[in-house]
Amino acid sequence: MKFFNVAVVGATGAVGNEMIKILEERDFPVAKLRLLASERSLGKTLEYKGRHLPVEVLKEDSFTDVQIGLFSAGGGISEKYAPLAVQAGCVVVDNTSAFRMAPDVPLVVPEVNPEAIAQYKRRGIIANPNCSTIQMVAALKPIHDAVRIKRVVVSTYQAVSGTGKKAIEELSEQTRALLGMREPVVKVYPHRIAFNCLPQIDIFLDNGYTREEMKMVNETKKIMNDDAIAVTATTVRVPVFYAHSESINIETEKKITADEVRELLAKTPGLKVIDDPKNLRYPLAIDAAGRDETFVGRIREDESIANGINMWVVSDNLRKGAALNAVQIAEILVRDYL
Ligand code: 25A
Ligand code: L14
Repeated sequence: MKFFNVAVVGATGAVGNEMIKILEERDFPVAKLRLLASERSLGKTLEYKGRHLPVEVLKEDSFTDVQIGLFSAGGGISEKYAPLAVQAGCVVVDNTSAFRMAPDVPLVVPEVNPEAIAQYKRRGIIANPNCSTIQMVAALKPIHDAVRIKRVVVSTYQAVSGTGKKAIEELSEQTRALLGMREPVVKVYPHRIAFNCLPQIDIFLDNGYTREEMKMVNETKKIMNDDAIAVTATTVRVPVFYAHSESINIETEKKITADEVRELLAKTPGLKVIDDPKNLRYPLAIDAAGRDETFVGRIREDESIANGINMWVVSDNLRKGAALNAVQIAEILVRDYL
């Protein structure tokens, strides 16, 4: 078996932490693990397989003798350092939005379009999609293959961990403040997130949608390799720590019943159907947190149109939505290409 030197860029962040855990859990063939972050993290150590590894400052020459780079330190960092890493001989799996829509960079969800990974040779970079997009396309793909999806209307209920550690702290602190009759401090989001819902994720664009909403539209077409799928999204931040939930409505070309959808999704790897309303069983963020599967429930026919389905899809945004998906891509890379 071959082993690889792996670098995690943004190792001290919410996603980076999860990447280190998942490399260990899945026993990825790591020869040497290099943990990179900004000067702020200098002096920190992180645990991997029982050993405390030092965090190093990301530099231009950080990638000599590294074969795989897992990046999650923001788009600007990836734009600058991913090409340098590639020049040094590294293949980059990038979690940020920097390269997702570049035509010569594959955008991959292993259960949906693993064949696209072969395209990594063009620039040495594979992009990991946006977390809300990953769990949605995971649930849509089998249905699309069966009856062709014409249109998707999605509303998201997104956890604060997507924003990183500062936001996790902000939700805790605001909650504590409000319960203790103190004034909550608002820093990370434009408004209070505790006991509230914010219909804004990322910045607003000229068309009145947020960037997160347009990521869901554009990335879905690229991953499903079908520009004809119409997607419209409303993305909402809710006071939940881990796991994004989504209400998804689809219109299909051919008729499919709720039972057929349940059966189809139940046999799809990576998905788990929890759909037992009689016993009040459906996917919940608190149950999905820390898990690898994408959970689907509340599957029912949309009675307002001829061929429509509604469903509720929940997944851990730091795992399948980011770190797990990236490590799964790297697993296929080492198995089939390196
Ligand atoms: O641009 P994008 O694509 O939109 O991505 C923006 C952010 O989204 C997260 C990730 O945040 C990223 O920074 N993210 C990316 N992809 C994601 C996905 N698929 C995703 N979230 C969910 N799903 P994060 O908090 O997870 O990670 C930040 C990491 O990046 C490191 N980093 C930042 N600047 C860097 C850098 N590394 C190298 N060079 C730079 N210039 C960062 O390391 C962290 O590991 P750090 O050393 O800067 O941070 C250590 C601690 O400091 C806190 N902190 C962060 N910023 C500040 C800060 N403290 C004070 N002031 C700050 N300005 C962090 O909380 C961290 O714990
Ligand atoms: O595009 O929930 O990967 O804040 C990941 C985190 C977008 C925002 C991305 C969130 C970001 C998202």
